[in-house]
Amino acid sequence: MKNSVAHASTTAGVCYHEVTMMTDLVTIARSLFAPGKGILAADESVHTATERLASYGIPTSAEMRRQYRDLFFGAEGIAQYLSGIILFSETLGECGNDGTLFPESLIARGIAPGVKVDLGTEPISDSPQELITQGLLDLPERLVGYKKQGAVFTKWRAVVRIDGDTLPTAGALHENARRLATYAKEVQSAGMIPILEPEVLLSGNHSRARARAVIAETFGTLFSVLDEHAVDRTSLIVKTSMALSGDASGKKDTPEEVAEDTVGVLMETIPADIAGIVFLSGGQTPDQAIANLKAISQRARELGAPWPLTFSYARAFQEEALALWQGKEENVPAARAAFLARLKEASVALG
Ligand code: 5MM
Repeated sequence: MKNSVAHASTTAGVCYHEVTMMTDLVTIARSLFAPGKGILAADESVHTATERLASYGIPTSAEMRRQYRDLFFGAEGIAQYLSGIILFSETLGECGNDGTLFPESLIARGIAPGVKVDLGTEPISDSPQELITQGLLDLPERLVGYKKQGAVFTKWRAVVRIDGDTLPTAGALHENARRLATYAKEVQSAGMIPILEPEVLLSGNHSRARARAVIAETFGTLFSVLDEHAVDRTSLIVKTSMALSGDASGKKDTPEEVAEDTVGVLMETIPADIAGIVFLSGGQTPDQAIANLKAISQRARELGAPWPLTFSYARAFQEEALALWQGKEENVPAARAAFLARLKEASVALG
């Protein structure tokens, strides 16, 4: 990659600057995979956060969203398990209950702040059951602002829906990959790390074999488009679903089955030189998400997988705590204890 960056530039000074920047990015990207640590995804958009709070009867104001973030970021001891937290843009400019800006408080504890930079999804006009991710239009300007606010990494989520052999279509996979590639290039130029998250949804009655095949097609398309756009792989992180039977299939996969198919397909499709792979929980229960992570880590070690792996869960870490919290101050200690217990289990699962 150092060479391809250098070839892209015209003067020695610029080459030196760009190569140095990429090297720094690789170091930062790798630090997110510090032993026993992973990433908390706390980047729910206003829409999703509102749904989550409302489902527990918690008021859905901006102040309650801020308190929801503080519930997790203010928990003592999280730095032992978290290398980074993905924030929603709103949270980057907010303060915790201690009066410190959230990014500042995270950095002080050695936790890297990241930010979700996509602007959500909309149906594709000629395949309305599929979704395309928005947010490229003003991305360069927004990145400058996020960096000033302390973000060192970013995330863009694309959604891949399985329906029998009909979905996903090749066109949807390709257009989402093209946008992921454009996003990754913009983010690297802005001096931050891109996390590329093409989420293969758990919803549906598909088999685990079908999920594996769709993950293969998704990453096959993605890495071919990344190459076409000459995206630097060494400082990018992939966020992926595990290979799981659909939630309406009636099949309960064992952790060993999940690990075999997940590590197998990632080794077939993801180049060795990316900075690392993180897993989303995707609607699994906390127990499933942790048991599957443990089996995946073990299988990856057995097979000598070339990239570091860790977690980047949202729901599997937050849902139990949210249910305990109920938006009430007196429930904060119990909710934080439940959250920390799950972080610790995930950390141990990495082996
Ligand atoms: C798939 O969702 C991501 C991981 O969360 P889970 O572990 O719960 O599956 C998550 O980072 C997601 O992208 C954010 O929560 C943002 O979601 P919205 O729907 O608000 O864009």
